Amino acid sequence: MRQRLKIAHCSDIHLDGDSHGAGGQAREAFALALAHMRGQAPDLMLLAGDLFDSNAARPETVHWAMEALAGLPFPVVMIPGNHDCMMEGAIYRRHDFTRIPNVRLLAAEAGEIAYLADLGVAAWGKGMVDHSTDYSPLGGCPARPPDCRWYLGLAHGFFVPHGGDTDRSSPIHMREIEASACDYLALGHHHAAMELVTDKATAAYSGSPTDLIGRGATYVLVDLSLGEVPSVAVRTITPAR
Ligand SMILES: [Mn+2]
Repeated sequence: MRQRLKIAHCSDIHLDGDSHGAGGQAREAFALALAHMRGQAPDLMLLAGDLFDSNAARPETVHWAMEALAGLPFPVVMIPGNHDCMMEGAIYRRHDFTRIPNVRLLAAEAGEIAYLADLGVAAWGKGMVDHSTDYSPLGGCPARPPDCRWYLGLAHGFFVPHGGDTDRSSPIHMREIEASACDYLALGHHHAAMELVTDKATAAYSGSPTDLIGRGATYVLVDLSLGEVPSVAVRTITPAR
């Protein structure tokens, strides 16, 4: 097992979304983002939800995405978001992402852990079914498994800072982030990137690589090293106009 782990983290691609015309623009932007991430030679990629804009995404788009992920030279761990949640008839029920050799989809409603033994990684996430106020994206994240070097988590939902309150669906509270046993939490839902690094937390919203809100089209690059302060860097692919 290695002393360092380099993670590329993205989310909220929204393939086939109305806001991107016929979906072609999101596709091009995601292909560009994947090229950028490949250029960083990460050990793995975390995709924190909303790869698709809706569960009605066209089969042709889903096949394109499956091939794009399959073509990456590193493992991908991913969760559904609210736009591609695990409702009946969901994309991830119609299309078998588990047959992509380098992809691990964490879609169990109660949560599940993928082990990438070569990297010493355990990655936890769950498959959102209902995007509601009762749903807790980080709820039930288990204690750190004993047999991993790096414990990573993925979650998709609305950020609630300290002292804040919300009636929004799928809340993720800063206190939960700070209480997490994970070495890094890859978050999705907000299309503007947000670093959440304190003495207790190593987390970020990656922002969207297909939406120019905030700092532009972004992803996050994380470097974890044993005994060193982790590095969490938002990378801009295309700057905001
Ligand atoms: Mn979302």
